[in-house]
Amino acid sequence: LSIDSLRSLSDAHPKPSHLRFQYGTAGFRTLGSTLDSVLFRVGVIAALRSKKLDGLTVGVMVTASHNPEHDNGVKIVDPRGEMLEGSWESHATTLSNAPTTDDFLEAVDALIRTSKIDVSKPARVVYARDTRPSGITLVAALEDGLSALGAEARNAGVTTTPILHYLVKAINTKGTPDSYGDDSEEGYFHKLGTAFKSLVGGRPPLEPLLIDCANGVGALAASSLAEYLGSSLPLVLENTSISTPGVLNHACGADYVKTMQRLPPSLADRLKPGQRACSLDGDADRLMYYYLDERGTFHMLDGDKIAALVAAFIVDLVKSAGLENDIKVGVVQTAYANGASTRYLFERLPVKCVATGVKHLHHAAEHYNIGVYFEANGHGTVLFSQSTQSKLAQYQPSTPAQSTALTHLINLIQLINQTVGDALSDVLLVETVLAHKSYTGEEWDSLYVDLPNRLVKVVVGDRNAFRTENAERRLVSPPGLQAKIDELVRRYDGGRSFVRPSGTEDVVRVYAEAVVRSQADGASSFSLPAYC
Ligand code: NG1
Ligand code: ZN
Repeated sequence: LSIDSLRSLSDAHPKPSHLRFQYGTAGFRTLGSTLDSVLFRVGVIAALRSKKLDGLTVGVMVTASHNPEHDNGVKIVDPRGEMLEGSWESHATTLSNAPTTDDFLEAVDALIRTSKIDVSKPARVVYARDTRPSGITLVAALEDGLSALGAEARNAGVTTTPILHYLVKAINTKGTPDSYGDDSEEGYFHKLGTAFKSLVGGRPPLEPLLIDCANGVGALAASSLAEYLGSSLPLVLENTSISTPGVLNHACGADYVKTMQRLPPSLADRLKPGQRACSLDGDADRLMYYYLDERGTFHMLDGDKIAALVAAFIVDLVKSAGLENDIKVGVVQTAYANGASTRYLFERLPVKCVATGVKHLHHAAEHYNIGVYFEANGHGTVLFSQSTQSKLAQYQPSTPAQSTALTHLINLIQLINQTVGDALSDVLLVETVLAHKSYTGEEWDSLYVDLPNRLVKVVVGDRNAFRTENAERRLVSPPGLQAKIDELVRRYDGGRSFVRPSGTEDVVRVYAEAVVRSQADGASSFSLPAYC
């Protein structure tokens, strides 16, 4: 480790003195123009993380997902393709806030000593960025951090967050019996495309699916995917302007659809009644489906509807394969899941509620043999435990029907990106179920009827004054506020409401649902006490 080169490179990426950074649920995320020092330091941290793990490859993704174009961010991916381990999130926060180069070098030294990192070990890092213009210089800063530690760096270019996660896992399992697939984008598309074609083979051709690419990196990935899918699933791509300034996530994309609960205006004269359509977010890890009915009314099929569709399908397959006593399927949701979806799922399989944030959902899903998790906003996936995968590989079916169900389950393991929520893999998963069930969007939608709901942001003096318990469903502070919420909720039929501080924005979020639309609106518009 050359301290001199680390010092001079660090001097070239000074920390802005007035800013404090935090590695939150989505990594570092803020205005792109303020992140230069953070990216340099993340390069150093990612290299140290790899050294700590004996040179296994660590990933770095530069993206601000569904946030506005001027934002950017960065997150580190652990070798199994999963989110960075919790304790290292705090190391990242500490290192990113060291005021001067001397402080930074001292913090690096402390991390090496306390985490017992052997700096002579190799460091390997693969990185990528989304289409944000600020990503170009941020990646250059990241590369400086990596080269300061002599890391072996692989540039995966401009790609989606889930593809970067796939690459990390594929690189680390290369040449092993657990190989996740070829460690290239082609390997990813080939894996998904092949599994999809096996799953829908021999069925009537699917009607074209319209995909709103949010004018982001999903446009590139979806167009590659379309080639691999060929006629098995015709894709019509919309909002694909990745080089027009200002249009990323603007009045389009999964977050727009979920928060506005309406069709992106740009699709108004594109979408025919009854046609299936969906929106990706800016880094293609979230997915929202929707359709217009005969009267042109918009109907949204969000992450909860995807969870209901997929979980029920997998439960049926496990049963048809004759494995219902050996393989337990469960679902994980957050408090934002629509109450009607929770009821629908709970009648069929175990459901667990956890705190917001992908890592909580992911870890809870790992406790099931097959764990389905989706956030209402459309981020989610399905995890098959290692023992379940071996069980399926060795199982001897005793009837043709069992054999067919088994083959489908094995293909699903290939189809689903188990490292993280993946909008494109989830598209193929949804389309598989719709094809098998011969469901239209409308039939899927009728699995259950969403309770009307509202989600609003409230700017407060100090969001850290809001502390929660019971998977964020109740407030323990500020004192007295939960009692007020309880009292209000009691006034509404089937009412439910909760307040929690956001982990990604400086606001608190207020969620309310009720049986009647106007009541859900009423419950979300109560005013917070003055001292908040
Ligand atoms: P916060 O800001 O903590 O509510 C938001 C989303 C999460 C998750 C993270 C990470 C809602 C209500 N919250 O978290 O589900 O996606 O961003 O991007 O959608
Ligand atoms: Zn995203």
